[in-house]
Amino acid sequence: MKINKLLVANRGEIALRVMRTAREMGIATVAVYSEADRLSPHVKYADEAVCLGPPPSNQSYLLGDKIIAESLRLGVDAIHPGYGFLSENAVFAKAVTDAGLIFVGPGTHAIEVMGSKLAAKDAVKDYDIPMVPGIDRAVTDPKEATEIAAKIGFPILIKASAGGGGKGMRIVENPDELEEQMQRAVSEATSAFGDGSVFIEKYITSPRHIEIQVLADNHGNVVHLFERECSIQRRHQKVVEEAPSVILTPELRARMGKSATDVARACGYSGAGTVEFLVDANLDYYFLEMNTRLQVEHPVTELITGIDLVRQQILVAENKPLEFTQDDLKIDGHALELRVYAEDPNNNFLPSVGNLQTYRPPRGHGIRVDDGFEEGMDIPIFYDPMIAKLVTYGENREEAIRRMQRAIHDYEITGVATTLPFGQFVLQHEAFVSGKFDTHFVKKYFSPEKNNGNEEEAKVAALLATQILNQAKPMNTKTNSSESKKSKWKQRKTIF
Ligand code: MV4
Repeated sequence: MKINKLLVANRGEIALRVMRTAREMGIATVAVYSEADRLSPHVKYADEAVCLGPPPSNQSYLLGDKIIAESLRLGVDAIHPGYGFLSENAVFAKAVTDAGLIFVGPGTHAIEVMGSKLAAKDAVKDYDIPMVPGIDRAVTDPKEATEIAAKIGFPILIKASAGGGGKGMRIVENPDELEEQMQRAVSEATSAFGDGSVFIEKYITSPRHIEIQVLADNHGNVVHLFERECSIQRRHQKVVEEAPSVILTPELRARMGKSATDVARACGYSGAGTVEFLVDANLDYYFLEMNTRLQVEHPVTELITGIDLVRQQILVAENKPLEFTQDDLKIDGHALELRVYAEDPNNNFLPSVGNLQTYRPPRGHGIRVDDGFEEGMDIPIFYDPMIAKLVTYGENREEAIRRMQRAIHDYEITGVATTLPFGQFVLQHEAFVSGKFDTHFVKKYFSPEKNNGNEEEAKVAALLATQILNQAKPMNTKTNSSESKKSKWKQRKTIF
């Protein structure tokens, strides 16, 4: 089942990311592109490239049948879908395998089950996985909903079974609003997903969003690669991710890791996947859903574990076993990722498409930039406006934060507005630096005025953050014994 030629059904940074590992594994690569991406680095990097059609995704990157036909024509063995586009489309995954090609990802069954929140809840019910208090079937009758809500206790959250990224979610604070909100949720879900099924959960008011990376092979091995803290987000779009999370103890990490691998087992998972949890102020955690793809923020996990996740995806797709066991895995150091978008933080994060007049990413020890653009290129309006993922690594969180602050400072982009200043705001904020934040961080603290340095509160927060950083004891350094002096100089595993 050796893969000799891989088509990457994606664009930009993730297409490049996948092709780099393929090259290291001696696998030939085929890029696909739209007319807007003709000159993109991912097209130049690939051994071969195929134009799929005009810029809009539904005339190019979403043309599954055309991608499969081109794969067959070019003697491709396997298709890697990246994230977004066709990556969690069970119909596409099945069509790929039906064509005799390898889909680098889980089987159709796992994609289907995890594509439905209600099916996912049902699949894991025989395992001892903590779930948010609520109902595990679709409700349509407002009377029934009122009874359920009374039992759960307000506030409650109405969720669409087919929903994702916060779409079709409604918070209900009291019984009077329930009927109206339910009708809205059902009609929203029907028009957005063609499936009006909704269910009810207790609303966890100030959670942290923590996800666990898992890997499973086709020989019964399932491991987890620890957590990523993803609470810093804006309107369900992640802004900063990090690994490990400051709030997890080794004991909680082990329990969540076990739950995550159980979720993978429950759906017969294969390949790389991510299990999402909410963690409340009491450090109780709840399974939310599983993402059956390689995630945008996978690099932070790669940096703290030293594992190339794309390599493992490809090995699993070749039916080979994982190259390590759970006991081989440990967390080494700390990693942060900032998503750099062509959006204007001073103008309600409106996409700022245009020409990358200057584009100079930061360099140096502990910095990884996964990007898909070059200086002089236009950023197309047709796709996600992410320019790059800026990732920093340090021996501990303080070092990773300082390095990120430096890297943001060094990043030179002109021609488009970017979220780099917004990133600096987050990285300098006392709540972020101290680790005391939840999913409401951006809503709670950010406004453009605060980011422009003319607001006293922001200055105070930044000053506090600097003080915390300056007082911080390096977490990984022993404080007494001669070993601490030695360890300062000892050769560390090379990560970069
Ligand atoms: C929740 C929740 C609170 N309570 N479920 C948002 C996206 C979807 N994956 C699940 N989401 C949430 N589900 C219960 N029962 C709060 C959120 C939520 C959220 C979750 C993760 C990251 C950011 C978020 C922002 C707002 C709401």
